[in-house]
Amino acid sequence: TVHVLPQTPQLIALLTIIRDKNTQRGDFIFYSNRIIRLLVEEGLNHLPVKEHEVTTPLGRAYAGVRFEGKICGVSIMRAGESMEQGLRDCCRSVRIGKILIQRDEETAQPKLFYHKLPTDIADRWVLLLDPMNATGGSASMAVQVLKEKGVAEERILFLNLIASPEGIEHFASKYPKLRVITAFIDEGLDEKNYIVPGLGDFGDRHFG
Ligand code: HSX
Ligand code: HSX
Repeated sequence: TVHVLPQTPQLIALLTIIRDKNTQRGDFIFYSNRIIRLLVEEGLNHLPVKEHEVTTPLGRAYAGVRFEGKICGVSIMRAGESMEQGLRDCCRSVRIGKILIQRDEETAQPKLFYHKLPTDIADRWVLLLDPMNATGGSASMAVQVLKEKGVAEERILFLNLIASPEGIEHFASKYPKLRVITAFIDEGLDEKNYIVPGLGDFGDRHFG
């Protein structure tokens, strides 16, 4: 299932800044971090909570809730690493796994180079991090790795800033139980399978 963040004026303003080719690295990082933070908070909203009562300083009971599960962030390198800090800002003791997948510049086919994941990942909720979902090939390969480690599809939330309709469709048909949370669905892909209008190469703009 796909969840698109509420298209608020602030979100669109943030997306406008990071899409602008004249935006320099410092601003790109600052403003994309604000969107990443929204994505993480929305992702956390999809995790189950249990009833939890506390006492306020006024001695009154408050019947609230609390999240009791365990989380692991998994970034698809290199671009996905840019989302790790936003996750840490919300979940201080979160574990982080890494999967290095590179898309062939000619064929757009993803290639898996490396992965390192916490050993207890199958017991955790996994927030898969990659800012761009173009053909969906890279993320789909990452999901395959997670499934081989015993992570159930319904425990994976894929967070990204910009998705193409093709990438979204890829996931909806291949992994119907996996949740995708995205800030924006763009027009489509160009002949080189880049998202348009997009924002260029996220990794290059963020890391240099
Ligand atoms: C949960 O992860 C809640 O938002 C908690 O606040 C957080 C875990 O807490 P910590 O890792 O910052 O100690 O989703
Ligand atoms: C970019 O290409 C992104 O960060 C992703 O890792 C990948 C998206 O392309 P696709 O595999 O969805 O076509 O480096």
